[in-house]
Amino acid sequence: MGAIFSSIFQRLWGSKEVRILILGIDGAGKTTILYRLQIGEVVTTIPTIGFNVETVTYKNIKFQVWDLGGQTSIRPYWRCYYQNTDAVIYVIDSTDRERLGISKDELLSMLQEEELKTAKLLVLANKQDLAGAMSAAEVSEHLGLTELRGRQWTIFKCSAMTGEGLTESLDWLATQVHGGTGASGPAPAAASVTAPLLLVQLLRRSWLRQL
Ligand SMILES: Nc1nc2c(ncn2[C@@H]2O[C@H](COP(=O)(O)OP(=O)(O)OP(=O)(O)O)[C@@H](O)[C@H]2O)c(=O)[nH]1
Ligand SMILES: [Mg+2]
Repeated sequence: MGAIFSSIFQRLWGSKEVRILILGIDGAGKTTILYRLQIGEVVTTIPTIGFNVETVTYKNIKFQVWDLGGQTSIRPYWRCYYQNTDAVIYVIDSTDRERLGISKDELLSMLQEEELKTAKLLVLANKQDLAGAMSAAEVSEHLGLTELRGRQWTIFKCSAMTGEGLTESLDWLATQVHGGTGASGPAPAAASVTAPLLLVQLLRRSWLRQL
């Protein structure tokens, strides 16, 4: 019963927990992005062995963000985290032209996984503060994003150093969570009128069932 109520309240008042994975090959900037999103600061990172997980609250949505290590030997373990994922943030080092092919292969094999069939895809062309960074259009073309079928996706250029592009990214995720309607923030006032009514109906129904 408690689970039913909490799910109803989540729908009515928009408070929702969303599972996000941050993936990408080593050095792309995943951990730097995670902490920039969470504490708004640039932290000193070391290569991630395993994962970091943090909650980022934005527009009344709780994003549970999993940042997985991207080294070659760790990538096979990404799949252990796919279940119930709402969205994948796939991070690219936009200055790393040499390894863009590897990034593409990892992305495409990840997208083929059954457990990620409905997950939204947000690609971040990171490190835009550095000279020679590829544009988002260039990264998109190299990754073949326009050829993706049956997938909600977008790409933003960003910099974990300056913070550029990160708010827009969270906005896109928030919109996707609300069913792509663009609605975000607290639910309309009408919802708070219907909530107690629904509660009374449910209580009455469970009480009648006990008779
Ligand atoms: N200039 C610049 N450097 C960045 C940016 N984002 C990350 N870095 C740097 O890139 C390096 C790698 O960043 P991490 O966040 O540790 O990379 P990661 O993707 O988590 O790497 P793994 O944990 O090994 O998978 C660090 O030295 C960061 O400071 C950025 O936007 N601009
Ligand atoms: Mg890391």
